[in-house]
Amino acid sequence: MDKKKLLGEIDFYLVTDSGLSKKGSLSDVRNAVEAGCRIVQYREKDKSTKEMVEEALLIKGICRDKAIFLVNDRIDVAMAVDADGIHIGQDDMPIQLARQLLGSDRIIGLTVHDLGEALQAERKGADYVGLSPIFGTSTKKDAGEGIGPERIREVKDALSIPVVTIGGINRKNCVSVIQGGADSLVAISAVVCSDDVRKETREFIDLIRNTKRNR
Ligand code: TZP
Ligand code: MG
Repeated sequence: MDKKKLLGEIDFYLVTDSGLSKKGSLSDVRNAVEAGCRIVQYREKDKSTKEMVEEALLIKGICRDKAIFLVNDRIDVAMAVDADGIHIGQDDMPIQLARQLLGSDRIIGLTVHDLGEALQAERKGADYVGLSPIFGTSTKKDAGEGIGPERIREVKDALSIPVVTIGGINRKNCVSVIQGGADSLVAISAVVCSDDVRKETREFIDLIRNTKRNR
């Protein structure tokens, strides 16, 4: 299974958050993948490395050939469990070094905040960018002010890699994000805080696909 190829087909992107989740990250991943989600990022800030490795292996087992499985920040955990790749931020491991460690087959996503960072990310070998934050959010305390969905287009038009969007996205504003040019979107609280993650994911996927069809 060529996971890099699957990157061209992503729509709803699940990022785990065990602090916000009602039923836990494993349950959220299972439900989201069952609903058709094709990319999962294991983002865990509060667990030990041992716990993370154990949980990451279980998540990898759920994703198998159905969804891309990435680990946030922790390149050691990603390598230990043979994940499909990592997602890193501007202050994490420099992308060229991450690429040296992971090799060319693995996926590296990089968070960017504007067009300049996005162009640099592509030049340095990112496989996709995560443009952040589109709207204000309290899920990530230091995310900063939302840039607005109208700023997506300039990034999308300048890049040939997928543009994922994140930050304050919910079912009411997600159409504006996709119409704005995003290939994919992350909605953490809107999904993991819901009682029915599977149904919520399905509704996001349907909205994203319908909007893409009509844009
Ligand atoms: N990175 C930028 S904003 C954010 C992260 C991890 C949090 C997004 O969470 P929500 O609940 O979808 O606003
Ligand atoms: Mg980070």
